[in-house]
Amino acid sequence: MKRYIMHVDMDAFFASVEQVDNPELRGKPVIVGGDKARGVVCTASYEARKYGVHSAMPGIQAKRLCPQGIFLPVRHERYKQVSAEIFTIFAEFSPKVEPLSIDEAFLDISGMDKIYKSINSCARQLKERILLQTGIHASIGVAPNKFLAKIASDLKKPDGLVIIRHGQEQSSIAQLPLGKLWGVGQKTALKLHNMGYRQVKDILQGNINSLKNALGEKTAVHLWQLAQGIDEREVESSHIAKSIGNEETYAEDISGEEIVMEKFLHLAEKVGWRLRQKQIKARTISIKARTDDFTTYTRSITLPESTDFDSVLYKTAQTLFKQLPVLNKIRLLGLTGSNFTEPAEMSLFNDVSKIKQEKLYKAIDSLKNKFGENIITKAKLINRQKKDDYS
Ligand code: TTP
Ligand code: MG
Repeated sequence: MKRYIMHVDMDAFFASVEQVDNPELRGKPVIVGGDKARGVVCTASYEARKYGVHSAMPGIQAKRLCPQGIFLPVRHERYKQVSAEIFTIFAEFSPKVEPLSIDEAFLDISGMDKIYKSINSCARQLKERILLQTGIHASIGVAPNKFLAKIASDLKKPDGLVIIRHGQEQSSIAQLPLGKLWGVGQKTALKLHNMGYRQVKDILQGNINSLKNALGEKTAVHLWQLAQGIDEREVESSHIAKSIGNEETYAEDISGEEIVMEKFLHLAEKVGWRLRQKQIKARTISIKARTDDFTTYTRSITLPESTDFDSVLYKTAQTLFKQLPVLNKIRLLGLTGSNFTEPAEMSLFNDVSKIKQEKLYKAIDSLKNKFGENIITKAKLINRQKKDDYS
C-alpha cells in the first residue's frame, strides 16, 4: 500500500467564518483583528489580500493599504466551534489525524483510494463535505509525505487541490525557492544564496560536502533529503478521541419531524457502529441541528447507563430533538456520544433483553465487517417498513 498524506488548510479561516456568519460580508475585503489601536491583523479575506493586507500586519498599515476594508474584532470562541466541526469531518476521513493549528491538519489517507475510488476523489469529497457543512473552502495537498503535502496545499490557494504522486517527489519541488524548504530560515537562506543556490534543484546539482561545510552535517543532510522530496515523518494522531459523532449536511434543507427522525436513525446507526468498532460505550449523548441561517442548536443528556446500541442513541436523539424549538429548513443534523466508559464497566448487567440486543448487534456487525457498513441499514428500509418496529 502506497503512503499518501493529506494536508488540509482552511482558506482565510477567521475571515471566512465571519463571511459565513454574515452574508453581507461575502465578496468584500474583510480584515479580522487590527481594529483596535496598535492592533495586529489576524487574517484578511482574499478580497483584502489584493491590497497587500496580510496576517501580522499592524492594523494602521492595513487601513492605509485598504481604507475600504471592513475591520472586525476577533471572535476566538466562534472560530474554535467551526474548527471542532472541521476536525470531526477529518476524523470521518482518516483514523490518523494530526492537528497543526486551529485550521490545519495532516491526515494519513493511505489506502483510502479503495474506499473513495481514488485519492483525488477522497480529497474532493473532503473539500465538498467541509464546504457544505461550514460554508468555507479548504485547500488540500496530497503527497507521499508530510513535507510535500504541506507544500502542495499552498500551491493553489484558495480552494486549491494539488496531488503529488509517487515518483514526482523531486520534480514537483525542483523550481521552488529555497525558503519553501522546511527548516530554512533567513540565516540559512542567506548562506545558500551566497553559495549561488536559488531554487530547490540547485541543492541537488551542488555538492553535499560543500553544503556540509557551510551548514554543518545535520542541516546539510536534512536539506539534501528534503530537496529530493524525502520525509519519513509519520502522521501523529496524539489525542485519544473524547467523543464519537457523525454530522450530515443536506443538499436541500429538510423540515418535518418524520424526515428528521429518519435522518437521526441513520446517524444513530453510524455512531453506534463506530462505538462498537472501538469497543466503547457513551453515557452522554448530544445532538446538533443547524438551520439555513446557520443558527445552531445543541442539546445533551447523560444517561443512567452507557450505551452503544443504535436504538438507544436514536431514541435519545428523538427526546433531545423534541426539546428544541420547532425548526424549519434544517441544513445539518449531528449526533455524538461522549463520556465513555471503560470496557470493565460494560458487562455488569444481567438484563436478558440487553443480552439479546447485544447478540443482535454482534450479528449485524459481523455482516457489516464482512460486506461493508451499509449492508444493513434500517434507515434505508424505513420507507418500506414502519418505523415502530425499530423499538
Ligand atoms: P493561516 O492558515 O496561516 O491563514 P488563513 O487561514 O487566514 O489563510 P490561508 O490559509 O488561506 O493563507 O492561519 C489560520 C488562522 O490563524 C487565521 O485565519 C488567523 C489566525 N492567525 C493569526 O491570528 N495570526 C497570524 O499571524 C496567522 C498567520 C494566523
Ligand atoms: Mg488557513
